[in-house]
Amino acid sequence: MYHLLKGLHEHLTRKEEFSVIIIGLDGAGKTTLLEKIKTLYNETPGLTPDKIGPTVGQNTGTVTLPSTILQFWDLGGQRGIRNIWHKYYDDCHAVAYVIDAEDRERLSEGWEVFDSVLSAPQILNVPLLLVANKQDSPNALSVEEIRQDYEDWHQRKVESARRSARYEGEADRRDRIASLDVMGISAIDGTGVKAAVDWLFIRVQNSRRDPQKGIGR
Ligand code: G3D
Ligand code: MG
Repeated sequence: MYHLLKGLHEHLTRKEEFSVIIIGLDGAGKTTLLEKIKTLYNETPGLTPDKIGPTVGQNTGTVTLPSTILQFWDLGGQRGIRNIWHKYYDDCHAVAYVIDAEDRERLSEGWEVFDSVLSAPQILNVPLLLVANKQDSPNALSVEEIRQDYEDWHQRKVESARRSARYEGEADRRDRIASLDVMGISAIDGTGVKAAVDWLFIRVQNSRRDPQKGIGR
C-alpha cells in the first residue's frame, strides 16, 4: 500500500523537464545570462560578471518552476566550438539566440550564424527566441532596431543569393522570421530576464517534443 501511494504521489508531483539551449556569438552575454537566471531563480546565486571567463564547452543551470524543470545549456560561441551546437539540436525543447545589441560591428556576423540556426532542420519546429542583450548600454540597438537590422540583412542576403546560387530553405526561413519573437534584456542588471524565461516556459509547454527526452538523457 505504501509503495502504491508513494508511486501515485510521485506520479502526481513529477515535474516535466525541458532543455533550453542558449547560443550566439562569443561575447554576446550567454554565460552572464545563464548566471543571472540562476541568481533570479535559485537560492544559490550564480556567478557575478567579474567571475565569468570565456566559455569552452558548455555551462548548465537548472531552474525549478511549479510543475516544470528547465535545464539551460549555455554553449560556447567561438567559431571553432559552434559546430558542436547541432549535437544539441535533436534533444532541445527551445532555443534562445543571444545577440549583442551593442556591438554593431559584429551584427552581421551574428546574423550569419543566426541564419544557420533558423534553417537547421532539427529545430525547425522548436520555439526560438531572439534575445537582444545589453539593453542597459546607451549604445545598444532597441528591440525594434534589432529586428529591422536582421530583416535588412536577410533582404540583402536574399537579393545577392538571387544573383548567384540559390538560397536554400528560403520559404521555411521566411515563415520563421515572420513569427519571430525578439525580447530585449540586460543580462547584467537582469532587466527582461524573467520575461524571457516566462516566454520559454510557456512555449516549451506547447512544444511538440516529448518533455522527458532532453539533452544528456
Ligand atoms: P558569452 O558567454 O556569450 O561569450 P559573456 O558572453 O557572458 O562572457 O559576456 C561577454 C561580455 O559582455 C562580458 O564583458 C560581460 O560582462 C558583458 N555583458 C554580458 N551581458 C551584458 C549586459 O547585459 N550588459 C552589458 N553592458 N554587458 C554585458 P567583459 O568585459 O568581461 O568581456
Ligand atoms: Mg560564455
